[in-house]
Amino acid sequence: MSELNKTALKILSNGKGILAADESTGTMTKRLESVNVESSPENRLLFRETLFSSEGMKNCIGGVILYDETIKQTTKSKQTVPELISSYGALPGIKVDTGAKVLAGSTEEKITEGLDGLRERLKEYYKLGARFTKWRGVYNISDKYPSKLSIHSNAHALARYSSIVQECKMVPIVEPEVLMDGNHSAEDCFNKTSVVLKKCFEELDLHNIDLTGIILKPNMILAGASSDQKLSGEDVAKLTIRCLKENVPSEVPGIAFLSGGQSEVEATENLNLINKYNDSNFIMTYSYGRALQQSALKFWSKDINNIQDTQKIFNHRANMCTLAAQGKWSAELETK
Ligand code: 5MM
Repeated sequence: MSELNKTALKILSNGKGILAADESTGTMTKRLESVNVESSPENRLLFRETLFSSEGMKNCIGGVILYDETIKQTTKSKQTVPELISSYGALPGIKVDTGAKVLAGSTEEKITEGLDGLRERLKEYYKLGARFTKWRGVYNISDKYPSKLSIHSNAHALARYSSIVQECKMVPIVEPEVLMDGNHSAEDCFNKTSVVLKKCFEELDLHNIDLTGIILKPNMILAGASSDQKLSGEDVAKLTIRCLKENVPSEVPGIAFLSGGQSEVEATENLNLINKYNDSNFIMTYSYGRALQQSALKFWSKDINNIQDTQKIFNHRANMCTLAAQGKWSAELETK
């Protein structure tokens, strides 16, 4: 078993999942301002430190994805953020892309940037404690999108990123996110996600990536957010599993879904059903941002010094997601 494979399994095994706390300052500012909290470096740290020092970290969270600002911050107890996360038994990770920018040649689409100087930044992040990384490519669905150009260029960037990350002895999270925006059907999402995944693995292969040492972070197969199509959780689970079995090589140890705008309970219920029906060898768990943080953030914003009660809310969400990652969640547990 390679070291990278061990790292990936340490993050994903036993129902553990990933806390995606890697919002760039722009995104975090939107999140904080939506609940009327000033977006200062101190407040961004206070909220994140509150989550990272919750009891729920111990049994539920295998890895935390950080943003450049956070990985360099020091907590109240004078530990660095990576030290705090490690003391709760989780691995620190880091988002290394520099964001999705306009794709020249198809200007309504995006290409993720950040390859220049990546090797040097990775060496610094490794010294700061990071053991895994994240890069997100984004794809829109419409009658003409995602274009071949976006599918090809984002897959190429994800593979170039992955090879430099593995060279630096860290596990790359490969995140090709087919967005939920639009009125497309679940079948459309299935077909377009299939093409995107197929191309990503073609490029990963070309770049000699050790597939046992990556984590895939995909979207679930859902109908577009403004579509009228009513899909049951069972349909979501079955379509998602089929899409992954058909397009992801079996060497990949695990899949950690993004929540992509689903509500907290919806993302939990769908993950639970995916695990109930999972007949593949992939570990199927979560790498949620909004679906782990939303309620905690809302509560915390009312009194940013009420650490304990905010942590209770986060602990509950983390426990629910970890039960779902084992197919043991039920709706009644949400209210207990
Ligand atoms: C945590 O949010 C990340 C977005 O960061 P940017 O500020 O660069 O947009 C995002 O990549 C996130 O890690 C994944 O999309 C998963 O988050 P959700 O909220 O979709 O579960």
